[in-house]
Amino acid sequence: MKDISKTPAWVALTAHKRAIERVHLRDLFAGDPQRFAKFSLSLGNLFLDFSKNRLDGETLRLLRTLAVEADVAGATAKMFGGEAINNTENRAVLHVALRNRSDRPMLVDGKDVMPGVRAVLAHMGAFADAVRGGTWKGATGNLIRDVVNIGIGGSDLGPAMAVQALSPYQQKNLTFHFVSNVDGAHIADTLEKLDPATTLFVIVSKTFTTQETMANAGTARDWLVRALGADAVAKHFVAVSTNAAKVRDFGIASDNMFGFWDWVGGRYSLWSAVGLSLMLAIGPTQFGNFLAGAHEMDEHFRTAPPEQNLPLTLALIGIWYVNFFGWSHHAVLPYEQRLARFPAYLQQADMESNGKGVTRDGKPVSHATGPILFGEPGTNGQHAFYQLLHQGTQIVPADFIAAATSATETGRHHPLLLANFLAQSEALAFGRTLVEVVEAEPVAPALVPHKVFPGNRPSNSILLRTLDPHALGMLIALYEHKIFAQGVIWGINSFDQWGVELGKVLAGRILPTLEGGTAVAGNSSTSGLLDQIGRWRAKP
Ligand code: G6Q
Repeated sequence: MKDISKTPAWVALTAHKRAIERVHLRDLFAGDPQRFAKFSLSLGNLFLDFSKNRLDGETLRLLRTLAVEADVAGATAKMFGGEAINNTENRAVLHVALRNRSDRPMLVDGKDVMPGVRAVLAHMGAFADAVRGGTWKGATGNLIRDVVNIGIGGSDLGPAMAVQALSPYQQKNLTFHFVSNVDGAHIADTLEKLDPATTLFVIVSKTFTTQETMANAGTARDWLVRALGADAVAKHFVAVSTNAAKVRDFGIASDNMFGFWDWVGGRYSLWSAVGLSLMLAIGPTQFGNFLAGAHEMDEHFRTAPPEQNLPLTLALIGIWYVNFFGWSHHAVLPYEQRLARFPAYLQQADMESNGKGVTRDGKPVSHATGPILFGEPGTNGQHAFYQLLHQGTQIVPADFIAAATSATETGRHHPLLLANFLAQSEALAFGRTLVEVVEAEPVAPALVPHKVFPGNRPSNSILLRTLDPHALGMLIALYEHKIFAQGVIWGINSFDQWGVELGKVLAGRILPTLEGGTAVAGNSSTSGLLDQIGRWRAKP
Protein backbone atom coordinates (compact mmCIF):
# COMPACT_ATOMS: atom_id res chain seq x y z
CA MET A 1 0.00 0.00 0.00
CA LYS A 2 1.18 3.48 -0.87
CA ASP A 3 2.57 5.49 2.08
CA ILE A 4 0.90 8.84 1.50
CA SER A 5 3.53 10.65 3.57
CA LYS A 6 6.21 9.62 1.05
CA THR A 7 4.39 11.02 -1.98
CA PRO A 8 5.59 14.13 -3.86
CA ALA A 9 2.36 15.94 -2.91
CA TRP A 10 3.04 15.39 0.79
CA VAL A 11 6.65 16.53 0.46
CA ALA A 12 5.50 19.64 -1.43
CA LEU A 13 2.92 20.40 1.24
CA THR A 14 5.56 20.11 3.97
CA ALA A 15 7.68 22.73 2.18
CA HIS A 16 4.65 24.92 1.44
CA LYS A 17 3.64 24.87 5.09
CA ARG A 18 7.01 26.32 6.11
CA ALA A 19 6.29 29.31 3.88
CA ILE A 20 2.67 29.89 4.77
CA GLU A 21 2.96 29.43 8.53
CA ARG A 22 4.57 32.86 8.75
CA VAL A 23 1.60 34.55 7.10
CA HIS A 24 -1.20 35.95 9.24
CA LEU A 25 -4.85 35.63 8.26
CA ARG A 26 -4.99 39.41 8.50
CA ASP A 27 -2.47 39.62 5.64
CA LEU A 28 -4.24 36.97 3.58
CA PHE A 29 -7.49 38.95 3.80
CA ALA A 30 -5.79 42.32 3.27
CA GLY A 31 -3.97 40.98 0.23
CA ASP A 32 -7.04 39.67 -1.55
CA PRO A 33 -10.42 41.45 -1.47
CA GLN A 34 -11.88 38.43 -3.27
CA ARG A 35 -10.82 35.98 -0.56
CA PHE A 36 -14.33 35.26 0.74
CA ALA A 37 -15.66 34.71 -2.78
CA LYS A 38 -12.73 32.47 -3.67
CA PHE A 39 -12.86 30.39 -0.55
CA SER A 40 -16.53 29.67 -0.08
CA LEU A 41 -18.83 27.06 -1.59
CA SER A 42 -22.48 26.21 -1.38
CA LEU A 43 -24.90 23.43 -2.10
CA GLY A 44 -28.62 24.20 -1.93
CA ASN A 45 -29.39 25.60 1.50
CA LEU A 46 -25.94 24.90 2.94
CA PHE A 47 -23.14 27.45 2.65
CA LEU A 48 -19.49 26.86 3.58
CA ASP A 49 -17.09 29.75 4.19
CA PHE A 50 -13.56 28.40 4.50
CA SER A 51 -11.79 31.69 3.89
CA LYS A 52 -10.64 31.99 7.52
CA ASN A 53 -8.18 29.13 7.11
CA ARG A 54 -4.39 29.27 6.96
CA LEU A 55 -4.23 28.52 3.27
CA ASP A 56 -4.09 30.02 -0.20
CA GLY A 57 -4.85 28.79 -3.69
CA GLU A 58 -1.54 26.93 -3.86
CA THR A 59 -2.32 25.09 -0.62
CA LEU A 60 -5.59 23.86 -2.03
CA ARG A 61 -3.97 22.85 -5.29
CA LEU A 62 -1.38 20.77 -3.43
CA LEU A 63 -3.98 19.26 -1.12
CA ARG A 64 -6.11 18.25 -4.10
CA THR A 65 -3.05 16.59 -5.62
CA LEU A 66 -2.76 14.62 -2.38
CA ALA A 67 -6.37 13.48 -2.83
CA VAL A 68 -5.48 12.33 -6.35
CA GLU A 69 -2.41 10.46 -5.03
CA ALA A 70 -4.66 8.69 -2.52
CA ASP A 71 -7.28 8.04 -5.20
CA VAL A 72 -10.17 9.42 -3.19
CA ALA A 73 -12.29 9.35 -6.36
CA GLY A 74 -11.57 5.66 -6.88
CA ALA A 75 -12.38 4.82 -3.26
CA THR A 76 -15.62 6.82 -3.53
CA ALA A 77 -16.62 4.82 -6.59
CA LYS A 78 -15.89 1.62 -4.67
CA MET A 79 -18.04 2.73 -1.71
CA PHE A 80 -21.00 3.69 -3.92
CA GLY A 81 -20.41 0.50 -5.95
CA GLY A 82 -20.98 -1.69 -2.89
CA GLU A 83 -17.44 -3.11 -2.74
CA ALA A 84 -16.31 -4.55 0.59
CA ILE A 85 -14.24 -1.50 1.49
CA ASN A 86 -14.53 -2.38 5.18
CA ASN A 87 -11.76 -4.89 4.59
CA THR A 88 -11.21 -6.07 8.17
CA GLU A 89 -14.84 -7.14 8.45
CA ASN A 90 -15.21 -7.95 4.75
CA ARG A 91 -18.28 -5.75 4.40
CA ALA A 92 -19.64 -3.23 1.97
CA VAL A 93 -20.27 0.27 3.35
CA LEU A 94 -23.48 1.38 1.78
CA HIS A 95 -25.33 3.80 4.08
CA VAL A 96 -25.68 5.92 0.93
CA ALA A 97 -28.17 3.30 -0.36
CA LEU A 98 -30.45 3.99 2.62
CA ARG A 99 -31.00 7.53 1.37
CA ASN A 100 -30.82 6.83 -2.34
CA ARG A 101 -33.84 8.75 -3.66
CA SER A 102 -32.97 8.05 -7.29
CA ASP A 103 -34.02 5.07 -9.39
CA ARG A 104 -30.43 3.88 -9.54
CA PRO A 105 -29.90 0.35 -8.22
CA MET A 106 -27.29 -0.06 -5.48
CA LEU A 107 -25.53 -3.37 -5.59
CA VAL A 108 -23.98 -5.56 -2.91
CA ASP A 109 -22.59 -8.86 -4.23
CA GLY A 110 -24.38 -8.18 -7.50
CA LYS A 111 -27.80 -7.85 -5.86
CA ASP A 112 -29.80 -4.60 -5.78
CA VAL A 113 -30.43 -3.67 -2.14
CA MET A 114 -32.95 -0.94 -2.98
CA PRO A 115 -36.13 -3.09 -2.91
CA GLY A 116 -35.23 -4.20 0.63
CA VAL A 117 -34.45 -0.63 1.67
CA ARG A 118 -37.80 0.61 0.34
CA ALA A 119 -39.68 -2.27 1.99
CA VAL A 120 -38.26 -1.44 5.44
CA LEU A 121 -39.00 2.26 4.93
CA ALA A 122 -42.60 1.37 4.05
CA HIS A 123 -42.86 -0.85 7.15
CA MET A 124 -41.47 1.95 9.31
CA GLY A 125 -43.83 4.45 7.70
CA ALA A 126 -46.92 2.35 8.32
CA PHE A 127 -45.92 1.80 11.94
CA ALA A 128 -45.05 5.46 12.52
CA ASP A 129 -48.35 6.57 11.02
CA ALA A 130 -50.24 4.10 13.23
CA VAL A 131 -48.55 5.29 16.43
CA ARG A 132 -48.77 8.97 15.51
CA GLY A 133 -52.34 8.66 14.29
CA GLY A 134 -53.47 6.71 17.34
CA THR A 135 -54.53 3.51 15.56
CA TRP A 136 -51.68 1.67 17.31
CA LYS A 137 -52.75 1.45 20.93
CA GLY A 138 -51.19 0.04 24.07
CA ALA A 139 -52.37 -3.28 25.54
CA THR A 140 -55.02 -1.52 27.64
CA GLY A 141 -56.36 0.49 24.70
CA ASN A 142 -54.54 3.70 25.60
CA LEU A 143 -52.76 5.89 23.08
CA ILE A 144 -48.96 5.88 23.11
CA ARG A 145 -47.63 9.05 24.77
CA ASP A 146 -43.97 8.23 25.44
CA VAL A 147 -41.41 6.55 23.22
CA VAL A 148 -38.26 5.16 24.86
CA ASN A 149 -35.37 4.42 22.49
CA ILE A 150 -33.08 1.85 24.11
CA GLY A 151 -29.72 1.47 22.36
CA ILE A 152 -26.13 2.64 22.68
CA GLY A 153 -23.39 4.12 20.48
CA GLY A 154 -24.56 4.11 16.89
CA SER A 155 -27.97 2.87 18.03
CA ASP A 156 -28.49 5.87 20.30
CA LEU A 157 -26.45 8.94 19.39
CA GLY A 158 -28.01 9.49 15.97
CA PRO A 159 -31.68 9.22 16.93
CA ALA A 160 -31.09 11.18 20.17
CA MET A 161 -29.26 13.98 18.35
CA ALA A 162 -31.73 14.20 15.46
CA VAL A 163 -34.93 14.08 17.53
CA GLN A 164 -33.65 17.04 19.52
CA ALA A 165 -32.38 18.85 16.43
CA LEU A 166 -35.76 18.59 14.73
CA SER A 167 -37.98 19.18 17.74
CA PRO A 168 -40.03 21.90 15.97
CA TYR A 169 -41.13 19.21 13.49
CA GLN A 170 -42.04 16.79 16.24
CA GLN A 171 -45.54 15.46 16.90
CA LYS A 172 -46.56 17.25 20.06
CA ASN A 173 -48.50 14.44 21.77
CA LEU A 174 -45.44 12.16 21.84
CA THR A 175 -42.48 12.55 24.20
CA PHE A 176 -39.14 10.91 23.42
CA HIS A 177 -36.63 9.43 25.83
CA PHE A 178 -33.24 7.85 25.14
CA VAL A 179 -31.70 5.27 27.43
CA SER A 180 -28.20 4.05 26.66
CA ASN A 181 -25.99 3.70 29.72
CA VAL A 182 -25.72 0.41 31.57
CA ASP A 183 -25.78 2.51 34.74
CA GLY A 184 -29.17 1.53 36.17
CA ALA A 185 -29.80 5.15 37.05
CA HIS A 186 -30.44 5.88 33.37
CA ILE A 187 -33.32 3.45 32.90
CA ALA A 188 -34.62 3.88 36.46
CA ASP A 189 -34.78 7.68 36.21
CA THR A 190 -36.52 7.38 32.85
CA LEU A 191 -39.12 4.80 33.89
CA GLU A 192 -39.93 6.68 37.07
CA LYS A 193 -41.72 9.35 35.03
CA LEU A 194 -43.62 6.96 32.75
CA ASP A 195 -46.91 5.07 32.66
CA PRO A 196 -46.54 1.51 31.26
CA ALA A 197 -49.96 1.72 29.59
CA THR A 198 -48.87 4.62 27.35
CA THR A 199 -45.19 3.78 26.78
CA LEU A 200 -43.61 2.26 23.67
CA PHE A 201 -40.07 0.86 23.80
CA VAL A 202 -37.97 0.83 20.65
CA ILE A 203 -35.07 -1.57 21.27
CA VAL A 204 -32.32 -0.69 18.82
CA SER A 205 -29.39 -3.03 18.45
CA LYS A 206 -27.77 -4.21 15.26
CA THR A 207 -26.47 -7.34 16.97
CA PHE A 208 -29.12 -7.64 19.72
CA THR A 209 -26.35 -8.87 22.00
CA THR A 210 -24.94 -5.57 23.27
CA GLN A 211 -24.61 -5.84 27.04
CA GLU A 212 -25.93 -2.38 27.89
CA THR A 213 -28.91 -2.53 25.56
CA MET A 214 -29.92 -6.03 26.59
CA ALA A 215 -29.68 -5.09 30.30
CA ASN A 216 -31.81 -1.98 29.77
CA ALA A 217 -34.32 -3.79 27.53
CA GLY A 218 -34.67 -6.58 30.11
CA THR A 219 -35.30 -4.09 32.92
CA ALA A 220 -37.87 -2.27 30.78
CA ARG A 221 -39.64 -5.52 29.93
CA ASP A 222 -39.77 -6.56 33.62
CA TRP A 223 -41.24 -3.15 34.49
CA LEU A 224 -43.92 -3.47 31.82
CA VAL A 225 -44.77 -7.10 32.58
CA ARG A 226 -45.10 -6.34 36.29
CA ALA A 227 -47.71 -3.70 35.47
CA LEU A 228 -49.56 -5.14 32.47
CA GLY A 229 -48.61 -8.83 32.15
CA ALA A 230 -46.52 -10.69 29.60
CA ASP A 231 -49.05 -10.42 26.75
CA ALA A 232 -48.62 -6.64 26.77
CA VAL A 233 -45.07 -6.92 25.42
CA ALA A 234 -46.37 -7.21 21.82
CA LYS A 235 -48.02 -3.79 21.99
CA HIS A 236 -45.24 -1.99 23.86
CA PHE A 237 -41.98 -3.32 22.38
CA VAL A 238 -40.61 -3.11 18.88
CA ALA A 239 -37.09 -3.95 17.77
CA VAL A 240 -34.64 -2.58 15.24
CA SER A 241 -31.98 -5.14 14.46
CA THR A 242 -30.24 -7.37 11.94
CA ASN A 243 -30.58 -10.36 14.28
CA ALA A 244 -34.11 -11.80 13.86
CA ALA A 245 -33.41 -14.88 16.01
CA LYS A 246 -32.30 -12.86 19.04
CA VAL A 247 -35.26 -10.48 18.65
CA ARG A 248 -37.62 -13.48 18.69
CA ASP A 249 -35.85 -14.92 21.76
CA PHE A 250 -36.45 -11.63 23.53
CA GLY A 251 -40.18 -12.02 22.86
CA ILE A 252 -40.72 -9.48 20.08
CA ALA A 253 -42.74 -10.78 17.11
CA SER A 254 -41.18 -10.49 13.66
CA ASP A 255 -43.98 -8.10 12.56
CA ASN A 256 -42.65 -5.70 15.16
CA MET A 257 -39.06 -5.98 14.03
CA PHE A 258 -37.52 -3.52 11.59
CA GLY A 259 -34.49 -4.93 9.86
CA PHE A 260 -31.33 -3.59 8.36
CA TRP A 261 -28.15 -5.11 6.95
CA ASP A 262 -24.55 -5.79 7.80
CA TRP A 263 -23.43 -3.23 5.21
CA VAL A 264 -24.83 -0.50 7.50
CA GLY A 265 -22.22 0.45 10.12
CA GLY A 266 -23.55 1.38 13.56
CA ARG A 267 -22.38 4.99 13.44
CA TYR A 268 -23.76 5.36 9.91
CA SER A 269 -27.13 3.76 10.68
CA LEU A 270 -29.40 6.69 11.50
CA TRP A 271 -30.70 6.52 7.92
CA SER A 272 -31.89 2.94 8.38
CA ALA A 273 -34.56 1.58 10.72
CA VAL A 274 -32.26 2.82 13.50
CA GLY A 275 -33.93 6.14 12.71
CA LEU A 276 -37.34 4.75 13.72
CA SER A 277 -37.62 7.00 16.78
CA LEU A 278 -36.84 9.97 14.55
CA MET A 279 -39.52 8.89 12.11
CA LEU A 280 -41.98 8.49 14.97
CA ALA A 281 -41.10 12.04 16.03
CA ILE A 282 -41.22 13.85 12.68
CA GLY A 283 -43.32 11.49 10.55
CA PRO A 284 -42.51 9.59 7.34
CA THR A 285 -42.71 12.64 5.04
CA GLN A 286 -40.18 14.70 6.97
CA PHE A 287 -38.02 11.60 7.46
CA GLY A 288 -38.04 11.37 3.65
CA ASN A 289 -36.87 14.98 3.46
CA PHE A 290 -34.08 14.13 5.89
CA LEU A 291 -32.97 11.27 3.62
CA ALA A 292 -33.29 13.53 0.57
CA GLY A 293 -30.95 16.10 2.13
CA ALA A 294 -28.31 13.42 2.67
CA HIS A 295 -28.86 12.11 -0.85
CA GLU A 296 -28.27 15.57 -2.28
CA MET A 297 -24.93 15.69 -0.45
CA ASP A 298 -24.10 12.14 -1.61
CA GLU A 299 -24.66 13.07 -5.23
CA HIS A 300 -22.62 16.22 -4.80
CA PHE A 301 -19.74 14.35 -3.15
CA ARG A 302 -19.82 11.65 -5.82
CA THR A 303 -19.97 13.94 -8.83
CA ALA A 304 -18.76 17.49 -8.03
CA PRO A 305 -15.23 18.37 -9.15
CA PRO A 306 -12.67 18.68 -6.35
CA GLU A 307 -12.66 22.51 -6.57
CA GLN A 308 -16.38 22.60 -5.75
CA ASN A 309 -16.62 19.56 -3.52
CA LEU A 310 -17.64 20.54 0.01
CA PRO A 311 -16.86 17.30 1.90
CA LEU A 312 -13.53 16.93 0.11
CA THR A 313 -12.61 20.54 0.88
CA LEU A 314 -13.34 20.07 4.59
CA ALA A 315 -11.39 16.81 4.57
CA LEU A 316 -8.33 18.42 2.98
CA ILE A 317 -8.37 21.40 5.34
CA GLY A 318 -8.53 18.98 8.28
CA ILE A 319 -5.55 17.02 6.93
CA TRP A 320 -3.63 20.25 6.40
CA TYR A 321 -3.88 21.01 10.11
CA VAL A 322 -3.50 17.51 11.57
CA ASN A 323 -0.58 16.42 9.42
CA PHE A 324 1.27 19.58 8.44
CA PHE A 325 0.65 21.94 11.38
CA GLY A 326 0.46 19.09 13.92
CA TRP A 327 -2.76 20.36 15.50
CA SER A 328 -4.43 17.39 17.11
CA HIS A 329 -7.83 18.82 18.08
CA HIS A 330 -10.91 19.95 16.25
CA ALA A 331 -13.84 21.86 17.76
CA VAL A 332 -17.40 21.66 16.45
CA LEU A 333 -19.39 24.64 17.66
CA PRO A 334 -23.06 24.73 16.70
CA TYR A 335 -24.76 28.07 17.27
CA GLU A 336 -28.05 26.25 17.51
CA GLN A 337 -29.21 24.89 20.84
CA ARG A 338 -31.11 22.08 19.16
CA LEU A 339 -27.79 20.77 17.82
CA ALA A 340 -26.54 20.34 21.39
CA ARG A 341 -25.86 16.63 20.81
CA PHE A 342 -24.30 17.15 17.39
CA PRO A 343 -20.71 17.34 18.69
CA ALA A 344 -21.22 14.08 20.62
CA TYR A 345 -22.69 12.46 17.53
CA LEU A 346 -19.77 13.63 15.41
CA GLN A 347 -17.33 12.56 18.07
CA GLN A 348 -18.39 8.99 17.43
CA ALA A 349 -18.61 9.41 13.66
CA ASP A 350 -15.13 10.90 13.46
CA MET A 351 -13.15 9.40 16.33
CA GLU A 352 -14.45 5.84 15.98
CA SER A 353 -13.94 6.00 12.22
CA ASN A 354 -10.55 7.64 12.01
CA GLY A 355 -9.02 6.94 15.43
CA LYS A 356 -6.81 4.27 13.89
CA GLY A 357 -3.09 3.52 14.20
CA VAL A 358 -2.63 0.93 11.47
CA THR A 359 -3.21 1.12 7.74
CA ARG A 360 -5.76 -0.96 5.86
CA ASP A 361 -3.14 -3.66 5.45
CA GLY A 362 -2.15 -3.66 9.10
CA LYS A 363 1.08 -1.63 9.08
CA PRO A 364 1.63 1.15 11.63
CA VAL A 365 0.72 4.49 10.07
CA SER A 366 3.62 6.86 9.48
CA HIS A 367 1.60 10.01 10.15
CA ALA A 368 -1.10 11.29 12.48
CA THR A 369 -4.72 10.30 11.83
CA GLY A 370 -8.06 11.52 13.24
CA PRO A 371 -8.12 14.53 15.57
CA ILE A 372 -9.69 14.72 19.01
CA LEU A 373 -13.09 16.23 18.37
CA PHE A 374 -15.10 18.10 20.93
CA GLY A 375 -17.66 20.86 21.13
CA GLU A 376 -20.60 22.49 22.79
CA PRO A 377 -23.27 24.78 21.50
CA GLY A 378 -22.56 28.47 21.26
CA THR A 379 -22.98 30.69 23.05
CA ASN A 380 -22.54 28.41 26.10
CA GLY A 381 -19.04 27.34 25.06
CA GLN A 382 -17.95 30.99 24.92
CA HIS A 383 -18.42 31.21 28.67
CA ALA A 384 -16.52 27.98 29.24
CA PHE A 385 -13.62 26.74 27.09
CA TYR A 386 -13.27 29.41 24.36
CA GLN A 387 -10.63 31.17 26.47
CA LEU A 388 -8.20 28.45 25.42
CA LEU A 389 -9.30 28.73 21.79
CA HIS A 390 -8.51 32.46 21.77
CA GLN A 391 -5.38 32.76 23.90
CA GLY A 392 -4.19 29.27 24.83
CA THR A 393 -0.96 27.74 23.60
CA GLN A 394 -2.73 25.03 21.59
CA ILE A 395 -4.35 25.91 18.30
CA VAL A 396 -7.72 24.26 17.79
CA PRO A 397 -9.24 24.57 14.32
CA ALA A 398 -13.00 24.96 14.63
CA ASP A 399 -16.20 24.56 12.65
CA PHE A 400 -18.84 27.15 13.49
CA ILE A 401 -22.34 26.05 12.48
CA ALA A 402 -25.44 28.25 12.41
CA ALA A 403 -28.77 28.67 10.66
CA ALA A 404 -29.78 32.04 9.19
CA THR A 405 -33.36 31.62 10.39
CA SER A 406 -34.80 29.77 13.33
CA ALA A 407 -38.03 27.81 13.60
CA THR A 408 -38.37 29.65 16.90
CA GLU A 409 -37.69 33.32 16.26
CA THR A 410 -38.07 34.70 19.76
CA GLY A 411 -37.61 38.44 20.14
CA ARG A 412 -33.96 39.43 19.56
CA HIS A 413 -32.58 35.99 20.38
CA HIS A 414 -31.65 34.85 16.91
CA PRO A 415 -29.82 38.05 15.86
CA LEU A 416 -27.98 37.90 19.19
CA LEU A 417 -27.00 34.30 18.53
CA LEU A 418 -25.84 35.05 14.98
CA ALA A 419 -23.85 38.10 16.10
CA ASN A 420 -21.91 35.82 18.43
CA PHE A 421 -21.47 33.17 15.72
CA LEU A 422 -19.89 35.79 13.45
CA ALA A 423 -17.90 37.55 16.16
CA GLN A 424 -16.15 34.47 17.46
CA SER A 425 -14.65 33.31 14.17
CA GLU A 426 -13.65 36.92 13.44
CA ALA A 427 -11.90 37.23 16.81
CA LEU A 428 -10.10 33.92 16.31
CA ALA A 429 -8.92 34.85 12.83
CA PHE A 430 -7.95 38.48 13.27
CA GLY A 431 -7.27 38.77 16.99
CA ARG A 432 -6.40 42.10 18.61
CA THR A 433 -2.91 43.54 18.37
CA LEU A 434 -1.02 45.38 21.07
CA VAL A 435 -1.54 48.67 19.23
CA GLU A 436 -5.28 48.05 19.00
CA VAL A 437 -5.42 47.27 22.70
CA VAL A 438 -3.69 50.48 23.64
CA GLU A 439 -5.73 52.59 21.21
CA ALA A 440 -9.06 51.10 22.21
CA GLU A 441 -9.20 52.25 25.82
CA PRO A 442 -7.01 53.42 28.68
CA VAL A 443 -5.39 50.29 29.99
CA ALA A 444 -2.83 49.68 32.73
CA PRO A 445 0.50 48.71 31.08
CA ALA A 446 0.64 45.49 33.12
CA LEU A 447 -2.65 44.37 31.62
CA VAL A 448 -1.77 44.99 27.98
CA PRO A 449 -0.28 41.52 27.27
CA HIS A 450 -3.36 39.89 28.78
CA LYS A 451 -5.63 41.81 26.42
CA VAL A 452 -3.78 40.91 23.24
CA PHE A 453 -5.38 38.23 21.05
CA PRO A 454 -2.85 36.62 18.69
CA GLY A 455 -5.50 35.66 16.12
CA ASN A 456 -4.48 33.59 13.08
CA ARG A 457 -6.64 30.77 14.48
CA PRO A 458 -8.49 29.00 11.71
CA SER A 459 -12.14 28.10 11.37
CA ASN A 460 -14.82 27.10 8.90
CA SER A 461 -18.30 28.61 9.02
CA ILE A 462 -21.17 26.38 7.94
CA LEU A 463 -24.38 28.27 7.44
CA LEU A 464 -27.78 26.67 6.87
CA ARG A 465 -30.80 28.56 5.66
CA THR A 466 -32.69 26.92 8.51
CA LEU A 467 -32.33 23.74 10.56
CA ASP A 468 -34.97 21.56 8.91
CA PRO A 469 -34.90 17.81 8.17
CA HIS A 470 -33.42 18.32 4.70
CA ALA A 471 -30.63 20.56 6.00
CA LEU A 472 -29.82 18.20 8.88
CA GLY A 473 -29.52 15.35 6.37
CA MET A 474 -27.11 17.44 4.29
CA LEU A 475 -25.07 18.47 7.30
CA ILE A 476 -24.56 14.93 8.62
CA ALA A 477 -23.71 13.58 5.17
CA LEU A 478 -21.23 16.44 4.70
CA TYR A 479 -19.31 15.25 7.74
CA GLU A 480 -19.67 11.56 6.88
CA HIS A 481 -17.99 12.11 3.53
CA LYS A 482 -15.37 14.39 5.02
CA ILE A 483 -14.46 11.58 7.43
CA PHE A 484 -14.46 9.05 4.59
CA ALA A 485 -12.16 11.13 2.38
CA GLN A 486 -9.74 11.68 5.26
CA GLY A 487 -9.68 7.95 6.01
CA VAL A 488 -8.85 7.21 2.38
CA ILE A 489 -5.98 9.71 2.37
CA TRP A 490 -4.64 8.31 5.64
CA GLY A 491 -4.88 4.79 4.21
CA ILE A 492 -6.92 3.49 7.16
CA ASN A 493 -10.20 1.57 7.40
CA SER A 494 -12.75 4.10 8.68
CA PHE A 495 -15.46 1.49 9.07
CA ASP A 496 -14.25 -0.93 11.73
CA GLN A 497 -13.85 -0.32 15.46
CA TRP A 498 -11.60 -3.00 16.92
CA GLY A 499 -10.46 -0.54 19.56
CA VAL A 500 -13.67 -0.92 21.53
CA GLU A 501 -13.29 -4.71 21.90
CA LEU A 502 -10.64 -5.13 24.60
CA GLY A 503 -12.57 -3.22 27.26
CA LYS A 504 -15.63 -5.39 26.60
CA VAL A 505 -13.61 -8.60 27.05
CA LEU A 506 -12.04 -7.35 30.27
CA ALA A 507 -15.41 -6.22 31.68
CA GLY A 508 -16.72 -9.74 31.08
CA ARG A 509 -13.75 -11.14 33.00
CA ILE A 510 -14.12 -8.73 35.92
CA LEU A 511 -17.91 -8.95 36.34
CA PRO A 512 -17.99 -12.34 38.17
CA THR A 513 -15.82 -10.92 40.96
CA LEU A 514 -18.25 -8.05 41.45
CA GLU A 515 -21.16 -10.47 41.56
CA GLY A 516 -19.59 -12.52 44.33
CA GLY A 517 -17.83 -15.13 42.20
CA THR A 518 -14.20 -16.14 42.26
CA ALA A 519 -11.74 -13.29 42.14
CA VAL A 520 -9.84 -13.01 38.89
CA ALA A 521 -6.09 -12.72 39.03
CA GLY A 522 -5.27 -9.36 37.55
CA ASN A 523 -2.91 -6.50 37.96
CA SER A 524 -2.55 -4.94 41.39
CA SER A 525 -4.51 -1.84 40.42
CA THR A 526 -7.62 -3.71 39.24
CA SER A 527 -7.40 -6.11 42.22
CA GLY A 528 -6.89 -3.26 44.65
CA LEU A 529 -9.84 -1.33 43.29
CA LEU A 530 -11.99 -4.48 43.34
CA ASP A 531 -11.09 -5.00 47.02
CA GLN A 532 -12.02 -1.42 47.83
CA ILE A 533 -15.32 -1.69 45.94
CA GLY A 534 -16.00 -4.98 47.72
CA ARG A 535 -15.47 -3.42 51.14
CA TRP A 536 -17.74 -0.46 50.37
CA ARG A 537 -20.44 -2.57 48.75
CA ALA A 538 -20.46 -4.92 51.76
CA LYS A 539 -21.22 -1.99 54.07
CA PRO A 540 -22.99 0.61 51.92
C1 G6Q B 1 -20.73 2.01 15.76
C2 G6Q B 1 -20.34 1.01 16.70
C3 G6Q B 1 -21.08 1.00 18.02
C4 G6Q B 1 -22.41 0.29 17.97
C5 G6Q B 1 -22.84 0.02 19.41
C6 G6Q B 1 -24.20 -0.64 19.48
O1 G6Q B 1 -20.29 2.13 14.65
O2 G6Q B 1 -20.36 -0.21 16.06
O3 G6Q B 1 -21.25 2.27 18.56
O4 G6Q B 1 -23.35 1.06 17.30
O5 G6Q B 1 -21.89 -0.77 20.03
O6 G6Q B 1 -24.19 -1.86 18.83
P1 G6Q B 1 -25.53 -2.61 18.56
O7 G6Q B 1 -26.36 -1.80 17.66
O8 G6Q B 1 -25.13 -3.94 17.95
O9 G6Q B 1 -26.20 -2.80 19.90
